[in-house]
Amino acid sequence: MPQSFTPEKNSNIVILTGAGTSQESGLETFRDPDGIWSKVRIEDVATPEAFAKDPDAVHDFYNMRRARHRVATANPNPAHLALARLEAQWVGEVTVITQNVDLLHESGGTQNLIHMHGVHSKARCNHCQYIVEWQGDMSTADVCDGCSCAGGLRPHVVWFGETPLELDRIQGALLECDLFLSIGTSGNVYPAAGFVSVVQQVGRAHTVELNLEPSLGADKFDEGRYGPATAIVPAYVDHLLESL
Ligand code: BJW
Ligand code: ZN
Repeated sequence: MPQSFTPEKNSNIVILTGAGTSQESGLETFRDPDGIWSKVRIEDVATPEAFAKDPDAVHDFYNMRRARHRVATANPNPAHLALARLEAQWVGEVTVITQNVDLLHESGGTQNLIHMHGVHSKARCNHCQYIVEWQGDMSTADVCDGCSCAGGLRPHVVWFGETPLELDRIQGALLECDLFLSIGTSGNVYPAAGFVSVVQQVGRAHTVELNLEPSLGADKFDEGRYGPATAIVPAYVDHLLESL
């Protein structure tokens, strides 16, 4: 492990995670060569327009994903576990902002967690915005408990063109951040890909990318550590906790 920046004990750490964090728990990433977007088109499954045009096709795609995620949720990997250990032992505040719709951070023990792109395990009604836990398949025949209508329920995830969740809470964490980590994300999707620039504009945070390989925005970070998340994340957490 190379020598590197060591934050003050009571500093605030903000961690952005992406699909690469869950890859070794058996979930596909989006933009790797065999990733999800190599098999289906974003325009067909991950926009509000796609759902309006062909809700059955969108439900089929998410029913398949939800089933896989249910299995994987029992299987947090050493990267998820290391981030929970960091939160439990660090003196300052640790905030995990995940783009992932799986529940692997929760099952690994992370508590201060923001799901900015939603979760697979909930449905939301397009008619009345009612949100409900959802485990099995979803279809246009399902009736919403909030408004008693069928046809409005959709996965509680953020599609392209929709506003990510909890942006005020995210902005607050970024402005107070002393160490910013970006883990397992390709840096393709905004606003998440711009968080590193936000903390750099504030000017107080050290920024580190931890990824399989340098991402699209790797040159924006002060430091980069590259390899599988299950190896580099626990090692980096050990490095931080050794400074206590
Ligand atoms: C490993 C590993 C291992 C692999 N270990 N590493 C033009 C310019 C700028 C922006 C825009 C633009 N045109 C449109 C936009 C906005 C648009 C956008 O960003 N488009 C770009 C494509 C250009 N963004 C939006 O529409 C967002 N909303 C928005 O902007 O609202 C406006 C607004 C903003 C701010 C304030 C107010 C209003 C919404 C984006 C929604 C994204 N939704 C998805 C689907 C979620 C549901 C689902 O799961 O189906 O979210 S798309 C998909 O991408 C998913 C992910 O969360 C997201 C990011 O992907 P991620 O996590 O980075 O995965 P990959 O696969 O890309 O990368 C994995 C990385 O891991 C790779 O680097 C690997 O190397 C690495 N890796 N194995 C470590 N073992
Ligand atoms: Zn409803």
